[in-house]
Amino acid sequence: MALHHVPGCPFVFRIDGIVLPCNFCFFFFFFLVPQKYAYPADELMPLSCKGRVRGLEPNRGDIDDSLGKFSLTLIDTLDTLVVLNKLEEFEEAVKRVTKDVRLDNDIVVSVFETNIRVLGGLLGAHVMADMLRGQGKRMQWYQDELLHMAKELGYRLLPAFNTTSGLPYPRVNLRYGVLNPLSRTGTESDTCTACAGTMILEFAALSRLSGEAVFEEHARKALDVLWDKRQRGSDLVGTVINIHSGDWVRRDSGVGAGIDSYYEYLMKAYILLGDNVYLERFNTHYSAIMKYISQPPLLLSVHMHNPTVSVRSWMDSLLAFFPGLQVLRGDLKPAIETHEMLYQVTQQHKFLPEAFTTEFRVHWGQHPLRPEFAESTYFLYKATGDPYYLKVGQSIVEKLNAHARVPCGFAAVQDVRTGTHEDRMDSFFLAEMFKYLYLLFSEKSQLPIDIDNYIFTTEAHLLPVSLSTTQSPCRGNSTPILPAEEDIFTYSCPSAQILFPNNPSFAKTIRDSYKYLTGVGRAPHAAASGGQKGTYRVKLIAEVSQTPEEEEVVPLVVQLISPPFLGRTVLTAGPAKFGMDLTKEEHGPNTGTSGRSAPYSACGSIENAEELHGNIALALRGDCMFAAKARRLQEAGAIGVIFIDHREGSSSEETPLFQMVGDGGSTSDITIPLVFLFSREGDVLTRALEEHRNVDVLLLPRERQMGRGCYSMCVAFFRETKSASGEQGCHHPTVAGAQ
Ligand code: DMJ
Repeated sequence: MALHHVPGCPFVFRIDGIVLPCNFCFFFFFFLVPQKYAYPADELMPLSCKGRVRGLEPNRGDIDDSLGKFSLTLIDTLDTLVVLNKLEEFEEAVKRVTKDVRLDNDIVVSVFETNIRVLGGLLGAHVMADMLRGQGKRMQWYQDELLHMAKELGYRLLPAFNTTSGLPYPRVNLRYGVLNPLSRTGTESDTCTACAGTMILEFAALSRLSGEAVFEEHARKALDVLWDKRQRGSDLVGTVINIHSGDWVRRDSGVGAGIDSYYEYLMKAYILLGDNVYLERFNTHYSAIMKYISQPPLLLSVHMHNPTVSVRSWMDSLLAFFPGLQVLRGDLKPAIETHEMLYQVTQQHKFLPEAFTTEFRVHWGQHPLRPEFAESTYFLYKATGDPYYLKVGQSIVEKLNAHARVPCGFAAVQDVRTGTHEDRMDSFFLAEMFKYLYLLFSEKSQLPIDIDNYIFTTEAHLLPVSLSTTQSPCRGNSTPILPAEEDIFTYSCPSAQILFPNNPSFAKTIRDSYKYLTGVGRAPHAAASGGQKGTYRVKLIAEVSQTPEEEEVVPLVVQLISPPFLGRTVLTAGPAKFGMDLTKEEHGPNTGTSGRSAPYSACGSIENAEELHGNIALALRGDCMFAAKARRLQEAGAIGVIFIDHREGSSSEETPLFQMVGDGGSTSDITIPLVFLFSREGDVLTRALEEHRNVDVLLLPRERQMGRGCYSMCVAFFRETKSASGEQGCHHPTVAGAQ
């Protein structure tokens, strides 16, 4: 493998064939632009080539709550300068900030945004300044000015926590706090979960660096409240909570907008602070997310009290951070799957739209240059070393240059469908997007810091993991912990070697199962094959999960009835919306001897039709539609099909059942019964087949599964009926079970 230096660029490419346009170098140029056109304003207006000053521009509502007249973009970008090795520029910028920035403006700001962008920015920059000072060459004049500013800002945010519950108000007046008559805030009763639950990294770092416990105590208390208010049945949280009563105001639960960084901060608080309480909580939530919300490649939103009900048919772009968090958790497979889906959405629409449907259509077309997808790409590259993720990064850079770059910076996209621009460049573009892309393409040895010694806050500010060994100024947490389901990564670090032994191309193998989700990149003839013209894009995803909100999935079972199982082995199965309706009494349980189809996917012509004739066929999910498989197997003479999930390790205990749906056309020709087993249940059946060659099974609704008393009678009846008349199976459980 050859390393290529690009003249004038600080980047080294790791593999042959990947050549980033040198346009990427312009990133650095544009980094200086906000200072030229906008300083000391909070943000650059890249179309007008001037600074955005709150009050001087038309009010944009909540978005403007990030702007506190404190040179937001410069503070948010300080530690990016160090990552870029622009140490002279960093030193100058720190001087500017310490000289010019005031934190006591009479202005109402968002507590969440000010914490992650400004407090986080000051702390990240202080850590860098302290490190450079310690090296003895630069920053020798520095006397912890940034830390003093951080402490001042921390005290200005603290009044927000003055509620009976301990959950913070969403806004605070930097000069007058919350309840002061001059504050013009304090009337709010709600906040978002992420808003209340994304304080601990910055506040704990501030406490540990300053020695003042009050910050960490307040952030921890807010987390305790959220944990206490989780829905005990599902272990999920809602999106909006009442800050006084702690009652949920919005009970939809996902991993994107409104909740995202709450989960992120539980995991990262454990990494930064070394406190098991956070890890235990994270693990409990994570199991719930993987059970109800993650349906790879999708991340759905569900009702926290009734989590098998999905509440909307679209996803928001903020959830794109989640694969990165899954990498930290060591759960690479779903991370790869979801990231691949997101990549395909960006290929189809150039950028991730703010919201897109589960069929990957634009729901809300805005793209404010959010960094979450680049963030996940960086973490996946770090974890897998797969050059594929460099190519993904390259495509992000190219699209930014082609569709967002304007003479005075990078402009948010108003609608990905039209490509129109907005006069807006949020500070997270330089703080996060820029940093993650730079890190993706840089060698560890080129960086002025050992990046592995730091944790990224949600705004990508760098806090040293060594803080975990700094004495906590807080009392220990006494919140009782519920035991979480454990797996090998519950308490250990992720390792691709353990996850995917002897399989260096594991990431590709996983991605290949999710190719062409959006139809982009697929050869045109492929979409047309099998008479599915023009509907391919919708259909592929339609197979994954499209259970309408109100529609209940009736659980079925596959019950193994021949000796030695005699009905004791019962596997939970999902139904299909087509084929025989097993829930109808008149069909009775459907019986047959099962055997694997060849090919196992049943996507080509069936080679073992003779063997399958009169039997129930087993077919692996993937490669073609359920309906196509069923049709082919029915033609081959199978009397039913058991589909088995191709996602290793999936099980009905962890994943809600869903209904298989047809191919968009008529499926009335398919009349045999069809059921779906997740792979763990499928393994039980295939092992049984390996050991016993023929295994008689019943396919029937769970509520009608055979009771213990009826097995031998049912089997006898089954065998008699089968040999006498060629008919298959018991006609009705009660007949077979008649005592
Ligand atoms: C950033 O400010 C942070 O990452 C935050 O947690 C949510 N997302 C924005 C950028 O999209």
